[in-house]
Amino acid sequence: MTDKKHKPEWAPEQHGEEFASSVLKGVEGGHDGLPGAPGENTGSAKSLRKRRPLQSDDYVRGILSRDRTLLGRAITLVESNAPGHIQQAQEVLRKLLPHTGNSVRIGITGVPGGGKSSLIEALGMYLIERGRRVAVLAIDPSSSISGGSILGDKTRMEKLARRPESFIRPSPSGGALGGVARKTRETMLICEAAGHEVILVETVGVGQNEITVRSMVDFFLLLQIAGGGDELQGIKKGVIELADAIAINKADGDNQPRAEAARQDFEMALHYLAPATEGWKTPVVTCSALTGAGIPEIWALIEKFLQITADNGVFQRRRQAQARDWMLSMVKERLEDLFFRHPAVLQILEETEAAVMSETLPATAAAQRLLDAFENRRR
Ligand SMILES: Nc1nc2c(ncn2[C@@H]2O[C@H](COP(=O)(O)OP(=O)(O)OP(=O)(O)O)[C@@H](O)[C@H]2O)c(=O)[nH]1
Ligand SMILES: [Mg+2]
Repeated sequence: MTDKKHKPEWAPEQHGEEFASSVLKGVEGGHDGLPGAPGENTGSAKSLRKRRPLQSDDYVRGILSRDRTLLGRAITLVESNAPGHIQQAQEVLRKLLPHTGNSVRIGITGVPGGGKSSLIEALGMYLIERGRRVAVLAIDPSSSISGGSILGDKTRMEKLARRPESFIRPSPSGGALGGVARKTRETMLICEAAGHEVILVETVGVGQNEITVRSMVDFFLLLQIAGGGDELQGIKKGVIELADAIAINKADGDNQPRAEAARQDFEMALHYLAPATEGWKTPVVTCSALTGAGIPEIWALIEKFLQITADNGVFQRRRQAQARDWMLSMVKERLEDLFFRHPAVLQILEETEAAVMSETLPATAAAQRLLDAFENRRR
């Protein structure tokens, strides 16, 4: 064996065929378990884990035994867009599936800087002190561009990040919300298999983020802060309707009376809206991630919610519907992708668009023309 058979230092941890010049053809998987290059392998489990490509069972065993390194690598695998990795990730997920689902999935949204990460740190520490294991994930497609909020989150969750009972993963980088959402859902399953009983998903309240997070969690918490004037201004009514609880954060120091006033405003507004979850009245509370005030109360109301929704079957039904909807949305996404990449469609797309815009072809007929091009060529 020569050094050439091994992953070079500069290669990403989960590389694909693009590094084939350094990997002998057919090596992937087949050489699993062989020692590293002469003189390199110290024989320790750690060095083996680092050097060789992992089999799906290695991932599964590692995750189930709560090995943090393998947990991180499995998530990297799930986040990879290389076809080989997608396939292996699915194999790992299939094997993990019986060990998933035994968690509470909580989504937290709110205005930028409202204190979501600080609240997650406070709530996470509170839960760890009570013997729970916590995973923190983030959905923020925009952060992959700025990178700013990842840094922010890490410093905001310093205490939590140091605890072995917690696992924090920033938003997967790159791509549209759909891709980020898939990766986060699958990361959630992996964390569950690794024994994390509470999954906290942070998202900043912009665009479609909230709807996406709502579709993957059991409980959705909207974090607000007391503003200068009308508290309800600028908040989309739709987001309030998604929430299972509203918490007015930063209710500390001089800000306390204003937070309480905001709480009452939200409570009033909720009178006129349908609750997000059948059989549950959306509460509005105040809290401070800084002092910890109100954090135990937030957890208590989440527990009450879980009890009620377990008893009336809403919890189970929501999870089932979420899994089905997720599957269907992936089918739709893939079909759309196939359609807009299809050569026969591409060939006439521009002229068909122009014909519709200049009103020489009705939109319905134009759509039919494109669909015919797609279907005929596929037969
Ligand atoms: N006084 C006070 N400040 C707080 C509280 N919670 C958070 N902050 C501060 O508010 C700022 C933003 O907090 P973050 O936790 O990063 O807020 P975030 O909502 O996660 O922010 P983004 O992820 O950037 O949208 C920080 O300076 C915090 O220290 C609180 O309860 N009281
Ligand atoms: Mg944050």
